Amino acid sequence: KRRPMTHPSFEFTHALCRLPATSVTDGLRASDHGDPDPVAFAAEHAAYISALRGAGCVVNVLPADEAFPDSVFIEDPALVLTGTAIVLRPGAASRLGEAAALRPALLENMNDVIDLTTDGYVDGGDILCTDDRVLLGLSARTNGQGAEDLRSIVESLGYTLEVLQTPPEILHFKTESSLLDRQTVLATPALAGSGAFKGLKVLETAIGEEAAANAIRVNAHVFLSAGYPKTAEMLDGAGYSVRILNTSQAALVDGGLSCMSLRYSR
Ligand code: CIR
Repeated sequence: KRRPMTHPSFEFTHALCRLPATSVTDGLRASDHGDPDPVAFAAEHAAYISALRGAGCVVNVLPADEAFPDSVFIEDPALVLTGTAIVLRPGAASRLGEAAALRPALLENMNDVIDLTTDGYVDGGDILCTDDRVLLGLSARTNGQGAEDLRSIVESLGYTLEVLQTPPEILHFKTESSLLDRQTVLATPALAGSGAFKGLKVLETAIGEEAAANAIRVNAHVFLSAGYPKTAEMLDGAGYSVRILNTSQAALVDGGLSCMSLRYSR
């Protein structure tokens, strides 16, 4: 067995992103608040990439893949642990093919590539990693068979897998949670109260600001979506260096900050 990474799980040298397709207007969404505007989405995405670079990541940007409207959400078809990419099986029918489409770029950019071996489903948005634990939320996109398939791979890389439940009505486990540092997560009060984060300290999003929970810690900074001032102030008060990014276009198709990059070290 390999050992888990010795550096904190929020320190990244690299990130892999995919440009939003103009077909993102056909992206999946739980409720319709209008289509994203491809031009505005591209600008929002460019600012996101700049922020990753500003935080110290080398960002490789893949071309848009028009065949897959949701392919800008590159976190869902793969998980990267210790520089090894695990090709996942996204649970939405229109997104399953994103995994095979991403595989060549993973082979090029990662140290190693491992595939799930059964026909279970796992979306990367349901996975929160700490230094030595992989927390996986079962959801409409991630099932028990996917979880068990992932378990053997994750354990072979020196991590433990904990299978939890994503609250009903919530797209992904990480829609409601994110890692802030080695022992702290940011989560909605509902997910915090579910007992998912044993052994970790939990900071809760402010009431009415639940959508702020999909943040990302990247090296020195915590990226937070714009529009959640109380949560931003709370994080600032707790000593985090908060960077605010606009995610209004991504939000129209249920996307947020974590989904738009695969962050890793090599
Ligand atoms: C979907 O429903 O799959 C996309 N429209 C949004 C995916 C967001 N990904 C994530 O939260 N990890």
